[in-house]
Amino acid sequence: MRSSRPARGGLLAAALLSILAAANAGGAHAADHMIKPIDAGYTEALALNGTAAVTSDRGRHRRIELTNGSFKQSGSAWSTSPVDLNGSFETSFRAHLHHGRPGADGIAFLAQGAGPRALGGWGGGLGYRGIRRSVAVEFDTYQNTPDPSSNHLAVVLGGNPDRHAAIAESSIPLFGKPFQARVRYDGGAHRLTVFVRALTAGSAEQLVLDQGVDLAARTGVTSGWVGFTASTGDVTARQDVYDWTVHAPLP
Ligand SMILES: [Ca+2]
Repeated sequence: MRSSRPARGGLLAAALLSILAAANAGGAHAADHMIKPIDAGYTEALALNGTAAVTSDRGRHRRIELTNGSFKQSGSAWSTSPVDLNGSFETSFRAHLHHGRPGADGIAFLAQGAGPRALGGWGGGLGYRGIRRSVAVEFDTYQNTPDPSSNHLAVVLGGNPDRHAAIAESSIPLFGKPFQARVRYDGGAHRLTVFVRALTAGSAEQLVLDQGVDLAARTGVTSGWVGFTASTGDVTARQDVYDWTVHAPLP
């Protein structure tokens, strides 16, 4: 496994990504910024750790490749632009978890206070095990002992994937076909909601998780990092995230 290489990843990502300072004509979201990695020419930076890399799919789509299909991998990718975790934000992304039969272990979206080098354990650790100052939303494709199935979502606190604060079967297959996810955090109500949608014609978005959690309290920071982790173990997969956006107040 490669060692952590955030500096190189950050430089690479800086060339690809950027902040769109929202010059919103209506003014209602003038304080928001959008982090739009890839595809649009913006220059926000990503911190990449472990096996995470930015790749292109036959020259078309640029993706954050969190794991590349080898054994016992873990990777993480964080926006180097922090997000106000006392405020509300919304993020959406598409993911494609593939190249296994069926494949493991899945990915997670995190808000965390450990910093842009944060990287957790492989296998059932989903790349976030051990990142204690974190709240994870996992998209888990492999049934470990504490898991209800090989196709579930969960909210996990404290970097411990063996304990789920909230858990739900996914309404769509997480493995094999690309899907879209949307995570909303209401900083006033301390409420996290997670939606998924299959990327097939006519598919409707479905609410999967709705959980009370205080992100600032759980991460120990008011301005934290958001991004993704993923892992493989003795079973593997390629696990890609693309079209990632974050709408958040500037810290
Ligand atoms: Ca699992």
